[in-house]
Amino acid sequence: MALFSVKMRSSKGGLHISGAERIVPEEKLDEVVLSLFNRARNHSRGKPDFISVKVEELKEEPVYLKALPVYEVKGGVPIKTLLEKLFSLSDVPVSLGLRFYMQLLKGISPSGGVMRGAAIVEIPSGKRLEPDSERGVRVSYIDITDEAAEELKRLAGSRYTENFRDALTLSTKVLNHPDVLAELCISDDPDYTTGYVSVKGRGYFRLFNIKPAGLSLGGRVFFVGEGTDLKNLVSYLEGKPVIISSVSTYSAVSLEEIEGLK
Ligand code: PML
Repeated sequence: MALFSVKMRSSKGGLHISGAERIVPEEKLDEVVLSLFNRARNHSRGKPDFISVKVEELKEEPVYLKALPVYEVKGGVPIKTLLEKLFSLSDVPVSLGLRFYMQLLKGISPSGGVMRGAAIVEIPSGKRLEPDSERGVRVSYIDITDEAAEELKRLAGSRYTENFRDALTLSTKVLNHPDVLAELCISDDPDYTTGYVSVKGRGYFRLFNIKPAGLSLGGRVFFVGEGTDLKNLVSYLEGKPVIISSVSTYSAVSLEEIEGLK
């Protein structure tokens, strides 16, 4: 059965307001096109003066993946302590991980702002690999099935948000690439202060209060191993269709319990 990618983006005065995408069969096209169009028109960041909705038939079969297991950490652990713990579980040196955390908060693009896409950082050198550091690498052709999204909603309960669902979908695709070791994400939405670190072989760790409220800076960093085939990685992230078809777990863990997670 043919599948279609539907992508929406909106802006005002050239400034990005919102974006979203789906992968759906032909019979759902009308409904999904309309729902993304309405989502663009009613966004908390304002009324756009430009909306694009693009529909395109997929040229290749999607890969179906199970979402990463999700953890949130119990108690008011300071963010720096949490990041140190999570980076120490990963192949990312703690000092390098913290350095990029600070850079995201200060504005990671060469001009000191947010990048539309992600930075790609080589481990252990810390070298930036993304071809265009103003734009970054955009992860595209991703979706989650309605059934998996419903199950995620049930598991996360009051902690569920659409941002969380979309971020888990994206991060599951990213971490599925063999060269990606970890991801750090801080939303650039000034009202959304939950971010995450995903660690290869462990899961997706939600971090509440990762940044001060009101800050419009943030972004994503993908940490990759030495000798990464950049062309292959960028082509996978930007072009390979991935659908999350099932979810794993959603648990609250203590700082000490993180250590024992496999
Ligand atoms: C974004 O705005 O794109 C990032 C959203 C991060 C969601 C983190 C979470 O709630 O788990």
